[in-house]
Amino acid sequence: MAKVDTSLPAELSGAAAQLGAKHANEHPLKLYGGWFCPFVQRTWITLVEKRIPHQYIEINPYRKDPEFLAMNPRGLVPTLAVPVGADGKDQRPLYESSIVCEYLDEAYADGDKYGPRLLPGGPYERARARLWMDHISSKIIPGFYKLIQHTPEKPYTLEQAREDLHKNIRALVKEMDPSGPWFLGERFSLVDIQLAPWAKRLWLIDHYKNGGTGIPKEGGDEVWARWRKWFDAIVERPSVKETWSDDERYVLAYKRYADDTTNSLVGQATRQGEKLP
Ligand SMILES: N[C@@H](CCC(=O)N[C@@H](CS)C(=O)NCC(=O)O)C(=O)O
Repeated sequence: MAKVDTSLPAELSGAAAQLGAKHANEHPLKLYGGWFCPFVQRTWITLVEKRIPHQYIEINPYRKDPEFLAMNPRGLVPTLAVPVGADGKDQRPLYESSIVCEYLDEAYADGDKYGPRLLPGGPYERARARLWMDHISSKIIPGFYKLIQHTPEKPYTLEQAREDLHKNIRALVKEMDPSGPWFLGERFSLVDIQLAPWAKRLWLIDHYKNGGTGIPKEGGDEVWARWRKWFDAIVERPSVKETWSDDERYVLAYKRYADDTTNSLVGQATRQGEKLP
């Protein structure tokens, strides 16, 4: 069996530790997560934005404990335990971050009790939001890993990986409401949440790779200016900051990606040029 990444710090830190402490009590809606995981952060941001009562449980998904695999045979976090039945005492599992986020938005739709809906109401606008959520997951995120996992032995250059990431980010930005700050303008949505965790991790590419992301920090054309408006807003969004552990923990966690020695399923898929799990 491939050597697994089980040596990471086992607990939340920083702002995320404070949030986790507020959600440590037993609750029928449970999020099983890992502090380092951007897919988990998507789900946690959604819970915070919607003000949904829940319990956060930190686990290490690389261990593949039998109880965890019984809930999620894919062995990935986030995994959600969802209360079912009248008394909510029984639970059923749900997984895949995009699906979990949409579920939470629908299941906790009452605007008097929970935060606002995170997808537009009209069928066309909702489908268009999903189209760009898919673009983020199928194009931008694989590009993030391709760049951070670049090593001199790769069949592509660092510059090619950077250009690929730029092209796919720019395609998204051109679809953003021009006034902003969010993808849909004034309205924060699942499209913003879909990319937020990787936007928050872009500095790790600057930290580890020669020339960094290459995204202009100032100047450039109007597309990059619109990107910065979104980026500056997303990294300051309270739900994004509250679900973030200490910076140095991520430096530690992403070293295995930067050296391309990680055995995470995401890392392996990137190495083999396959679709992400
Ligand atoms: N497609 C999944 C991906 C989740 C994922 O890859 N999670 C990682 C942690 S960031 C994981 O659990 N990895 C366990 C492993 O690679 O064995 C989702 O969107 O939820």
